[in-house]
Amino acid sequence: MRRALITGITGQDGSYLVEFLLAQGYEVHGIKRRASSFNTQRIDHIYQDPHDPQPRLILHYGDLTDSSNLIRIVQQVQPDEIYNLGAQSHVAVSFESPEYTADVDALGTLRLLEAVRLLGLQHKTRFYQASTSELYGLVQEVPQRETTPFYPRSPYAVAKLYSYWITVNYREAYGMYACNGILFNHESPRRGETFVTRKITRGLCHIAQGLERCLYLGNLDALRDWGHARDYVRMQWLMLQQDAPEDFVIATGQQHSVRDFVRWTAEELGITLRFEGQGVEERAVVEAVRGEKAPHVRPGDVIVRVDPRYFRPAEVETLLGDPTKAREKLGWQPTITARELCAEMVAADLKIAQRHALLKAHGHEVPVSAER
Ligand code: NDP
Ligand code: GDR
Repeated sequence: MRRALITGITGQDGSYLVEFLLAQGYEVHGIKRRASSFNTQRIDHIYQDPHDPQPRLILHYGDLTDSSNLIRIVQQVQPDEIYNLGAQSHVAVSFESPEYTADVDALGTLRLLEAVRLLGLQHKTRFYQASTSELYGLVQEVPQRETTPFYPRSPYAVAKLYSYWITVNYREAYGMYACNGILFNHESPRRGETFVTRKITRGLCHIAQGLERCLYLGNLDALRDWGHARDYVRMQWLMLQQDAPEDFVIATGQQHSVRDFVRWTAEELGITLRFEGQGVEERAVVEAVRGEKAPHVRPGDVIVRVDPRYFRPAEVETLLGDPTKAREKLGWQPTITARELCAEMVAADLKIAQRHALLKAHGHEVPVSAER
């Protein structure tokens, strides 16, 4: 049985990847961080009791900032494949915690590669690095492909640039099978609540159900190439199954604005929106409401406003990927469009909001997060 080790197994991608690898017959080991409350919600549905005779999903406490712990886990697991998905993955937060972001997102990758090398596993263990379209930052070419020069625009992207090159370096220096997936934005109902797509679907569902009044966003003009996480983890695995290691761009080749995503989400809820004003004064006003999904919304309501707090010190205005190499060499194609992705996310968030609205109607407290 092949054995995989996933860092970031409790995150969005980790949760889809572990489902995929278990279905392929792998024994999967994951590194989870110690937290003061449960942090395995995304993988609880596939949890396997360690008392089972032969569990195929095994979790280890660990952290990418702790090399002794990484060495111990890699030694114990002797993985055939490592997927390094663990990261402080929020671009805006990286401006607030730049050093920590560098420690985890740059040096964390080095620590893991070194663990493989020091343990003499460099010819056994294949290594996947979660690289990112943020490397292109201030874009030098449209669309962006594997050969497009990088120009990172945040502490997150700069840290990921180190990881990109150290992965290439270990491949060239030590003959490791190590590759970078340069993934463009990918989302799902399991997306973290503070990334823009999920913030929009969750926020507007809350408003539709009377749990909030207005959603505050930053740059509505930002353009992104959004795909579905389930499509993208399949590609992470495919990259490790080739004869020789290579780096690949994974994207849909389609681009949309944050404003488009707001409009689609509203449409899914039966709400027609009109955008008024410019810059920080821009707002989304309800024109009409049909159907049953948004009983608390009326024409004339302002349900989205711009809050400069969500602007970034340096913004990545536009990203558009060219997945030709992945299509031609790996036969990979995305199967879910951004519009379909949005519909799936709204359906999932509406169910949660409806449940919370019901609790509230019966006098129960509804959980409100302090995080935005
Ligand atoms: P998430 O933020 O959902 O998940 C990140 C994971 O990393 C979580 O499991 C988190 O643990 C873990 N983690 C954070 N800090 C540490 C640490 N110090 N040590 C060990 N683990 C840590 O990200 P995604 O699933 O969306 O992304 C996966 C990877 O792909 C990330 O590296 C991200 O930067 C990269 N990426 C993502 C893209 C996207 O659009 N989603 C696009 C391109 C790249 P916990 O649950 O405890 O917080
Ligand atoms: P990104 O994703 O920075 O591309 O990084 P995010 O969803 O955070 O932002 C996308 C764009 O939307 C704009 N935006 C807002 N973003 C957030 N989070 N909150 C807001 O209120 C808001 N309003 C507008 C942003 O300015 C930005 O332009 C994601 C992460 O998953 C990274 O880990 C990954 O590497 C890249 O995608 C590819």
